[in-house]
Amino acid sequence: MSNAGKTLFISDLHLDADLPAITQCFLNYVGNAAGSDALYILGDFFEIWVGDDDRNQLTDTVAQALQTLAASGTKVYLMHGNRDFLLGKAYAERCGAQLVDDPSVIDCYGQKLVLMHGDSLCTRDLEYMKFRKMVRSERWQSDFLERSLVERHMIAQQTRQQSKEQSSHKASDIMDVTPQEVLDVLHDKQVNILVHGHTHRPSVHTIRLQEPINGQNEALRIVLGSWDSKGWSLEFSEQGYELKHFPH
Ligand SMILES: [Mn+2]
Repeated sequence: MSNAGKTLFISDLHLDADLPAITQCFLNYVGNAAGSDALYILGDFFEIWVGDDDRNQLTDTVAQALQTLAASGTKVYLMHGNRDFLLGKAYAERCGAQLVDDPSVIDCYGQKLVLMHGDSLCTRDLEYMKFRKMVRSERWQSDFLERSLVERHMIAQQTRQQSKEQSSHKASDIMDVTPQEVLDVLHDKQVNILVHGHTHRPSVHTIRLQEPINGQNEALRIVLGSWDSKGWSLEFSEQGYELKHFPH
């Protein structure tokens, strides 16, 4: 099937050297993406990212695959997630990709979309919002990146462990997006479609709007899936969209 006139969105692959089946699934996906207009990777592409200088076989293989896709004419975009927010320009360049802001508004075949990772929408998780603010500060990031790779990996492991423990005590609605936050983003950007990942709850939600946006009383929130048990991809074209999943 031809990919001409298609734009693809994925997120939450959580690529990890210890989970080669997911990496292989991604490499196959990238091979099949040839000919598409664009590929957007909306965060948590890697399970962990301690700096672009942490080169290894996984990050090299992935960069090579994306570089090949980009060289064939598909535009490749990377957005930060809460795991890989330290992924920098150097690595993006190795992928032939461009880093994009969270949120970003794009025009997709005449339809405006707002793209996000999704963690910033989960405002009821006050503990996480505090942590996010800290680690997204320039000061924290430069302090962290000055440490040795060994130290950075140690800190990342500890943080991951703490976050797992805390998450297990949190109510499930706290870990989901705040509905009012979604409305605020849609109204602020004047867009009727939001695409995000992060929550690992793939779905298409129709939202009734109290105040119309672009003359419409409805908006869509399309949630991408995590690749832990299968792959997920959103495909957009002039004909519409489809949220697909496929086995590893
Ligand atoms: Mn996430």
